[in-house]
Amino acid sequence: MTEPAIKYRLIKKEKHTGARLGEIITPHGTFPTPIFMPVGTQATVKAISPEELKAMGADIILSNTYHLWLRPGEDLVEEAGGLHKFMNWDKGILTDSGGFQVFSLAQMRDITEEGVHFKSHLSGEKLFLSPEKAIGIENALGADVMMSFDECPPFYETYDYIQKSVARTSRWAERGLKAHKNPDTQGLFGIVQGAGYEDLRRQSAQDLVSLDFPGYSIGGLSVGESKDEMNRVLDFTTPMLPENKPRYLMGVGSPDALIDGVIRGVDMFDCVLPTRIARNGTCMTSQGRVVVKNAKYARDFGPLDPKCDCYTCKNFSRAYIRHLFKADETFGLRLTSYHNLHFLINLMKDVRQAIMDDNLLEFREAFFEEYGYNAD
Ligand code: PRF
Ligand code: ZN
Repeated sequence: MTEPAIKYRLIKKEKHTGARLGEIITPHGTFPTPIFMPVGTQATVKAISPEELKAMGADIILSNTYHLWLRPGEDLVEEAGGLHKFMNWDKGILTDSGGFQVFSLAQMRDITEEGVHFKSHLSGEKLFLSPEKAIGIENALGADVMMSFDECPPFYETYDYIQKSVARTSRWAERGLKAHKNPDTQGLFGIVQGAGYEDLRRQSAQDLVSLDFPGYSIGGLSVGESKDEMNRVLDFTTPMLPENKPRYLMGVGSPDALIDGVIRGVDMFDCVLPTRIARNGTCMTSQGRVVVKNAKYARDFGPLDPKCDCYTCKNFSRAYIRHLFKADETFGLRLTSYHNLHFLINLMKDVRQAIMDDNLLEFREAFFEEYGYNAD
């Protein structure tokens, strides 16, 4: 075994919470944690160029095995020289395994020990994905961080079902690890499942930790359960994971969930939320959500967020952005997408500073005083 592709360095623990300041060392750079990763499902962060991502401070983005496998196909991406080269992004990339996408997008799923049979959401064609196949695709794509092929069951499934599912996800993780061809250039993470059952989360974590992955994801959350439920699960799950490895909470990206996740010891997050809501004109600002299409902004010549120094906020008004949305001009959604991503990346920068200063709880209070806790 050579040096692992992904390493984590714990720099400092916050005094009053479980928050950690650290860094992740990858073949495409070293990134500070906690970190938010913009989502680029189809080898592009929707409406945003790689140059713009760099300008806003993005260090690592997420892409999807499932989508790129279906279109354009991993062989084509490999022929182009890998995903970094194909999309002209030379910083970090993480690929999700397709496990979650199969369960959320595909129709007519049939889960067996071997893998999952399902129908393509694009063509209706019958497809099959297994741990070996998913890892093979992720190897061809060449991301710095890869995810194991897992099952993400509904949160409110029976104990009996989740127990069987967790055991299968552990067997799939082991098969994926065996199939992984590039451990010295790509780090494969295990994904802890177990829904809301503490002993099943423990079983899942123990199984995966015994396989010694370079990092661990927490899956099966933010799938419709309440925030309190998610926090309850995080409270007991992060302590089950080794201190010297990064922890990634999958699919979480509302400001409140990011801060509450960090407090519970999470290091990495991703979510389509900032870019998805941006495309219908909803912006995250220091004063809470601003729906810029609303009539009340027609003559508002101030910035989206007076506390933001992003390209959008430095140069354009709410009135102008509202006009672009009303006129169906695509520049409007580019401006809001840029701002929302900048907002979360900057929020994580502030969170890291608060960990450094040991005042994360005060930071949380002050943030929600202005933002409002129940808004996402
Ligand atoms: N597993 C995988 N990807 C995911 C999830 C999961 O459980 C989630 C759950 N929020 C988002 N993305 N492989
Ligand atoms: Zn801004």
